Amino acid sequence: MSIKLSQCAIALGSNLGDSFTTLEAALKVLAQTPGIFLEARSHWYWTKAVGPPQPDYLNGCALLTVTLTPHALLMTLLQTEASFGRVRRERGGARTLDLDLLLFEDVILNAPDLQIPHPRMTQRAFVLVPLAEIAPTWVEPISGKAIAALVQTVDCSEVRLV
Ligand code: PH2
Ligand code: MG
Ligand code: MG
Repeated sequence: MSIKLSQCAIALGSNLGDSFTTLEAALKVLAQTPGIFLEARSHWYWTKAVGPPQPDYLNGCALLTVTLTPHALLMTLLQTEASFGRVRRERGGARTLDLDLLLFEDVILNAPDLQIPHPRMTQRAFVLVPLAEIAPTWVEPISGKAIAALVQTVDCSEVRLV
């Protein structure tokens, strides 16, 4: 029996505490997690918060190869968030660490606790700009458009390279 490897893309964000240190440490934790291989990472960007008023975010994206199922990867991402002191308060509010599963192969999944692709990724410059650095030709399976094309459809004026 062979082990199935899946390519996936995640978004990382932080706007509480020492965001740079948190995001770098989170990438290290993920890279050291059994079943997860870190293939590529974007630069970090300062981005204006979308949603309730709150501090600017530091955002970036990474490409992973995993031996995990989408749900097992989600559980690992949520556990990693919790291990960095994430407390869930208001929806869309400030957080020490946010790890979002964006894409998993060309899977379309609508489970109660997990939607893939991430339902808001095609509208979010803070996701598309870093993702376009590392996965420009990946086709988002709902829109059928490549990340490089999607990033041209959003306002990127409030996404600044660190
Ligand atoms: N995440 C949110 C809500 N708003 N805004 C920016 N700029 N970056 C984020 O990562 C972000 C946000 C909820 O996950
Ligand atoms: Mg998020
Ligand atoms: Mg999240």
